[in-house]
Amino acid sequence: MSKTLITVQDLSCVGRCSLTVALPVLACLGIETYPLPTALLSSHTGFDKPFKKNLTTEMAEILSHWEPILKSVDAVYIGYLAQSEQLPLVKKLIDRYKNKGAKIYIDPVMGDGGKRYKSISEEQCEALVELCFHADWIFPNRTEAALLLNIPFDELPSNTEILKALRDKFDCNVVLTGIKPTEDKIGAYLKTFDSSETVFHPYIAGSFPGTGDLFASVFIASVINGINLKQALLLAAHFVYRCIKRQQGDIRFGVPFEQELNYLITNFQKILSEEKN
Ligand code: PXL
Repeated sequence: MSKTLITVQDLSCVGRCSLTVALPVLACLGIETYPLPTALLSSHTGFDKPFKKNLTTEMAEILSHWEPILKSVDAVYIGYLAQSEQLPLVKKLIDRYKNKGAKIYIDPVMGDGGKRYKSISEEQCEALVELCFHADWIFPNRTEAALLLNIPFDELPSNTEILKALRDKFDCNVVLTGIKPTEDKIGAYLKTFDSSETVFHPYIAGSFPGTGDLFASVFIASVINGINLKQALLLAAHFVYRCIKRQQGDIRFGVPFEQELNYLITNFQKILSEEKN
């Protein structure tokens, strides 16, 4: 039987990110995914003035309809939320499925480059922080770590201290992304209650939309399928790096991950079969 997952994030029609990257990646890695869309946008917010329709009312209707038909899932993956009014609904979803054994993965989409995203209000950030207390895993970048810890970005402690502070505050496993140990490298640090791992690859300058969503999707699918954490981290980071290397033209359209799905499936299957032996 395939593993099942509910993912809560927006549908941005242009600029590969959120649902348009999570759904294909999770499907390639064998996860049966039920999307709970938070908003419909003509593009992500990196393009000027996208059309945006929040789907808060629709989310409540979908959740009610799911109650009798979707009794349990293996995981809930929460990404971009459109309004602070959505937080109580997401909390209800977490309560319902966590009680039945679902693991909760939260990518607290709030900002990057030291700044909160313009489309995310301070109120939304505060509500997201509350939500992270219910997570089994969180995937912040350094900007989001500062917001989660309520520390000014410029006053963040060392990365190892950030990881420990996040793990202790939220009592959960943490992957801190976008770490630059030197000018020419970028990667992620992972900390659980009994292990620490790191992964790095060459740094390619630029801010690539949707790469956080790709990273989280691969990592989550790998962990759900029982792949060990080091391999899951390596697979997610290498896949994202290969996608970025292929990027050409207008960066806002996102990375051409479609061209790397073959690599992803092949390596995922290889790791799975090696772990079985
Ligand atoms: O990839 C994160 C993300 C998701 N959804 C929307 C966004 C962003 C980042 O800017 O704008 C709508």
